[in-house]
Amino acid sequence: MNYQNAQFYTSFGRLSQMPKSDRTEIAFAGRSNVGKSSLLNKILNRKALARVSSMPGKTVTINFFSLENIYFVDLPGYGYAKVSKREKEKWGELIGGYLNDGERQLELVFQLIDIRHEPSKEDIMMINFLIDNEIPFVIVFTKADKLKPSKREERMAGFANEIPCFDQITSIVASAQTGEGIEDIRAIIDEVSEGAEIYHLPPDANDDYEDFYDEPEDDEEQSGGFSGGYLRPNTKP
Ligand SMILES: Nc1nc2c(ncn2[C@@H]2O[C@H](COP(=O)(O)OP(=O)(O)O)[C@@H](O)[C@H]2O)c(=O)[nH]1
Ligand SMILES: [Mg+2]
Repeated sequence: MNYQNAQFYTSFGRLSQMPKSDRTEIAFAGRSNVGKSSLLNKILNRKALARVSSMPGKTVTINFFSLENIYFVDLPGYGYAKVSKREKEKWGELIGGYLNDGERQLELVFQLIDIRHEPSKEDIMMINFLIDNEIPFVIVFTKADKLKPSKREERMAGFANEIPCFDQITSIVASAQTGEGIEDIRAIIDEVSEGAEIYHLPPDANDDYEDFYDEPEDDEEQSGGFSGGYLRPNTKP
């Protein structure tokens, strides 16, 4: 793909405004502040196509950018504590409605995780959701420039235990600052835009997922809005 020609396509905050799917979509998911907008801008060679915000979690919208035969979908971040219950519900409805829309040609999700920290409960829920719903995905560890090599090794060893099915998941270490990993991400986008189906996990990949997931109490305060209902991972029969 020619990564010079990306354009803003549309933005919506309600499912009723969600555009009909007429292209392959590649979505970007992750916590607020994980570096989603920065990464998208870097991949798409634009300084401020996806806005980089110092006020995470402010607006709950899904933004589409178009490039050749692909829509890049910037999903609203989760895990930002200072949002109202209403906003969290809205987040759950919107992101859940998008991901559960069987009509869409969602061919890949880049799931972003800050390389410096253990994945949050919401990150793990998100990954379980992707696995259980057989949505192909790749994990991108962001902000790699912020870690020394020894710390990086340490975190990568940690992720192998913290992330379900880690040995079956493709992951990329990236930095929007140094550009590390960006060409690898573009190579994956190119493959997917050409119709390759290589990032699917087998349907039974997550059979041992209970080891990784604590069922939340119904009244437990969720920090990320997964309480909206849609994104609760499937419980095993
Ligand atoms: N050092 C460093 N900072 C980054 C990187 N990516 C994002 N940031 C910073 O992290 C903050 C949040 O980034 P943003 O892209 O808005 O995150 P989003 O909320 O996930 O879209 C901003 O201050 C960015 O400048 C990175 O790769 N390296
Ligand atoms: Mg952003």
